Order: sequence, then structure tokens, then C-alpha cells
Amino acid sequence: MAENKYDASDIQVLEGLEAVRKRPGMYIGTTDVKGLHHLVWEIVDNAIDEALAGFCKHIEITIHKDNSITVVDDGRGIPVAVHPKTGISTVETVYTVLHAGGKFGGGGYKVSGGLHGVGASVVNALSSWVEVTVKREGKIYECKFENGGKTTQKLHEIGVCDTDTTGTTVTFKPDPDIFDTDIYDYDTLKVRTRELAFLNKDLRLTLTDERGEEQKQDSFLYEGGISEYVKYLNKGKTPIHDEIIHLDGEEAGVFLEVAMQYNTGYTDSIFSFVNNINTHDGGTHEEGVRRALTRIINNYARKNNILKEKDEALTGEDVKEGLTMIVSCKHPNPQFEGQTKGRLGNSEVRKIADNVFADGFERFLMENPEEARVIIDKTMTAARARVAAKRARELTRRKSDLDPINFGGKLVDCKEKDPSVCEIFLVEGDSAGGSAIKGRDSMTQAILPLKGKILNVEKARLDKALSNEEIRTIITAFGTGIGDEFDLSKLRYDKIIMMTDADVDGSHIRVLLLTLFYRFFRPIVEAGHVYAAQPPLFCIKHGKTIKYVLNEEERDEYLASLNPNTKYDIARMKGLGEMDAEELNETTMDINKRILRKITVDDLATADAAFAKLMGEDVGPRRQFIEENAVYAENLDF
Ligand code: 1YM
Repeated sequence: MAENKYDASDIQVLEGLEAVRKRPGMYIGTTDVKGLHHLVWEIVDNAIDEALAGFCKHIEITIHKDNSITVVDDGRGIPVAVHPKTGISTVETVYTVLHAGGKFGGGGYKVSGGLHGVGASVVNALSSWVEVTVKREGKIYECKFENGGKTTQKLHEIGVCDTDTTGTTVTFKPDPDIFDTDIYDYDTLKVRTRELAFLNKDLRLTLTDERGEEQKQDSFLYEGGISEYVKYLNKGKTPIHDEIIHLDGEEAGVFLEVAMQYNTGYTDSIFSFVNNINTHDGGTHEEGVRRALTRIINNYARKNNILKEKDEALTGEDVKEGLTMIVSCKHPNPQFEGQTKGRLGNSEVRKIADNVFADGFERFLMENPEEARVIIDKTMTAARARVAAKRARELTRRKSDLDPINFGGKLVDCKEKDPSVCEIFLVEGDSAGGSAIKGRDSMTQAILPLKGKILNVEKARLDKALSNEEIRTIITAFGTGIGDEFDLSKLRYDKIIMMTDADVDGSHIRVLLLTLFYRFFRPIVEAGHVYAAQPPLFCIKHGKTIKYVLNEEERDEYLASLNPNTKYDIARMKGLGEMDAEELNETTMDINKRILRKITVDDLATADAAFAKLMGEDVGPRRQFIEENAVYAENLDF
């Protein structure tokens, strides 16, 4: 039987863990589903560290039916010997002493770690129970904790195994007294699991969900690491050179790895990471790489006389057009800055990243003159377009200054000026636009009828997009500006509502609009301002009652709910254009009756890939995207 005696040092340990329970937010940010997921990543991080040290090849994460989590790795196993400082086993030390983690291991290049990097003891403090099993040197050991980290079974031997079988298994159940939810989101965990596989090449990560009737499982292993990440992000886009440029290097203990590929598109997808953590707001590693990219391209273009003496230098904007890039930095002591800690602050990294990138990229250009030429040409065209776009943008600005309310007679604005109560309907077709204008609440509802199809901005560069009148009107109507001038606080409407028919054409227009939002107005989508109106498909009349329903399913449900003797009349609704003002108001616009679907973009990287895929000629995938990204929300106005 394991020994269970408390002494003074145990009490100190418990006080440490108690502090975590008192203020979980300090350690894991939040106690919602994000915090719940955070626990998983804290344990996985320890396994990733073991992989980075070169000892672990496979990490398995399992969500069990009782909402406990198991993480298994095949690394060396957490050391079992008595720790000289604590007098208890190292395993127990790691799980009970706050801020233990790698400090107890000695040596070792610890680089992974969550936002707060506080490790296993925090997970233990916030769990109802934890079990740790270690296989090491032919023996199997186990220890158990309950009730926020109280040791119930000290580390003891429970069996034997092959000497070459090693690893750590941790199972924990988050404490329901701490967390608001115990429901993990499989897709969120999956996105991060895949990302970790991209960022740690040759490491297999397997995610299993045992909760449903049927077990779900996804397993990821990428031999090419971040090169395969670039390939994944460029799916559906057309690369302008075959080979993905991949370079890495180390300086002063800082390791930098970059993969990149240009495509025929006009927007960039640059994602950077430090110790596997996404640095949303960039930082010194990204700055160093961008600076070197601009310099090396300019040098190469000048040296080869592609960029003539009289020509202006290419800018950072020019060289990132159509660029998909992953920057991954491993740093022994990263300083994360900013409100969301999404920016690397270490100033020495700028120069290191610059050097490493410049070396590798310059070599690539030298050794691949054909690719170099294609890339330089692309950036030169971007520079020309930048100049043209500047002119076009000035045009948009001037026009709005002159005529701020009624843009070329198209936008029918609302009277109210407080954006928090205003809405704009982007309406498919002039005829539906006409009914919408008559049927609207003119205080708060603005109408912008759209003629025909919106220009596909995925396929057009900024200057061309800006020369399109429809798009210019939308930009001016929103009031936020675009590009460098974008300012969300200037948005003139709280809701932007796409009102299109429930048919394939309507769905096509919605995707084109979404693409426009995604490319030019991403923060508007992120802030939850974009909606799709849902015009009904059927109208059921019985007696004096008129009921509109959205689809066949709702129709059948409603009919089944009627008294079997009701003599009823059912009509398939006409397109938006055929509804009169009253019908349109009644079914689609009245804030008390309508149903809106909110458009969300949860995972930018995945959405970006999806957007590119959508731009093919197939309508099928486009529709599917709309369905997947439009979270059904009933009567959002209540
Ligand atoms: C499922 C979670 O924690 N794996 C894991 C953790 C450690 C080691 C191996 C390890 C590290 C070192 C030496 C070292 C940890 N050890 C410690 C400490 N998986 C999981 N696998 N030997 C084994 O860093 O030198 C902390 S984590 F502190 F004990 F060394």
C-alpha cells in the first residue's frame, strides 16, 4: 500500500495548488471551453517537449465518455527517482509543485508550452482526479491524485514491461466546480492537433473521441512539417512555382524555420509561431523575416537589372502578394507581448530571423533562377497595381466626400445615424431591392440593391476590385475604409444582412459577398456583424392563419402539427424579386419575425483554404461552405 503521510512540505504544496483553484483565470485564462481545452494542451505540451528532445514519436489524445482525457506518449517517461529538493518522486513533484515543469529535469531544451506555460501541476490543481502512469527501465509505476491535486497514492510500482517500452500516460478529469462546461469541441481540438503535427515534423498525433455512438479518430503525421502546412493552405490556389521554399537555421540558441510558396492570388496568408504557439500579432521573428524578404528581393531584382535604376524599390506589400508562408521560431525564453500575448517581443530575434532567412532565401534565388524570375515578376506586377490602386482609392474617397449619403443613387440609407441600431440589406437584384425599399423600416434599415453578380475579389487585384462600382459602393456605404485605412469603429451598421434567394444563384452571390468581406473586411466578419437573411420556401394558409416555413422539413413538421381535419393551402414561395413589399417585410425583414443566420469565421487558416477552394467553378463545395460557416441562430433579434 502506498504511504500517505503529510508533512510540512506537503502543506506548502497544497497551498500552492489551492492558489491555482482560487484564481484559475490567472493560470489558464478562462474557465469556459477554452480553459477546458487549455488543460489538454498543458499535458500535451510536456509530451511535445519530449518529442522536441528527440525521444517521442507518437502522442495520443483521447476524450472519454465521462469527459476525462488521456494523453499518452512514447517518450522516456517522467523520471521516477526521489527528487533531491522535495524528497518525493520526481513524477509527484512535477504534478504537485507549482512551476515545477522542466526546471526539475535539468538540461533539456524546453521550448513548447501554452500561453501561460505553467504545466502539469495546474492541471492537477484544477482536476477532480489525475492518474499518471510511467513506463521506464522495464517497470511500470503509477501515482494518483484527487480533489484538486491531493496525493491519494504516492508513486509505486504496479508491474513490469519490456525495457525498450517507455512513456508517460496521464488521465485527468477537469473539476466541474471550476469549469463552466465539460464539453470539449472535437473540431477545435482537431485543428490544433493537426497544427501541432505540421509544426513538429515526423511526430504522429492521434486524436480520439469516444463520446458519441461511433468513435471518431484523426491521426496526423507530416514528414515535410511546415512545408506541408504551406501545401495545405495553398490547396485550391495555383502556385506560381512548384517547389515549396523551405529554410532553417540557428543562431544564439534561437531556431528559425520558414516554408513559403507564392500563388497566383493577390492576398497573403502569413502565419507565425513561437514554440508552437501562434503569434497572431507577429513580432520580432516575423518582422526580421519580412524585412529580409523585401531586401533580398530588391537586391536580386536590381542585380539582375529586372528592377531598373530609375524604378522605385519594391515595398513589403508588393513582396507578400499571393504569398503563403509559415514562420516557426523556437526560443528558449520567449517574451510574449500585447493584450492577447500574441506578439513576440524579444528584440534580438529580429536580427537573427533576418540573418537566417536572408541566407536561405538568397541561396534559393541563386540556385533556382527560373523560380526567382517568376517571383520577381509577380512582385513587380504587384508594385504596378499598388500605384494604380492608390489612384482608384483616391477616387472612392473623393466620391464619398462629395456624396456621403446617396452613393450614385443606389444606396437607400436609413434615417437613424447611431450605427448600433442600423442595418444594411445587400439585396440580390433590382426588383427585390425595390420591394425591400418599400417594405423596410426606414428609420433603421438601409437597402443596397446589387445588380447581377459581384466581382470575385479572389481573382481580381485591389485596383480592379476598386474599379468595380458595386464594390466601391459597398466600401463607401460601410464607412470603414479598406486596407491600411480600415477602421472597424467607423462601421455605419451593426448588421450587414445578405438578402439573396434560397437557390444556387443566391448562394453563389452570398459566397462572392463573403469573399469580399473576408478579403477586405475580415474584422467585420470576426466581430459578428455579417448575417444571411433566410427567405422562406413555403407559405401555408389555413383559415386566417398564414405560416411561412424555411424548408421542406419545417413544412412537414408544421403540417403534422395541424389538426388532421384542417383544409389547408400550400404554396411554394416565389423568389425575392416576386414578393411584394409587405410579403418581404413579413417574411424576411421584420426584426420580430425574420430569421437570420450569423456568419462566423472561427479558424482563419482553415477558412482561408476553404475560401480558395470555393473559388473553383463547382457550386457544390461553395454551398457546403456556406452551410458550415453559417451558424443557425433563431430569431437573433430577441
Ligand atoms: C502525457 C504527458 O509528461 N511526458 C514526459 C514528461 C517528461 C519527460 C518525458 C522527461 C523529461 C526529462 C527527462 C528532462 C518530464 N520530465 C520532467 C522532469 N507526457 C509527459 N516525458 N526525462 C523525462 O526534461 O530532462 C518534467 S516533464 F522535470 F521530471 F524532468
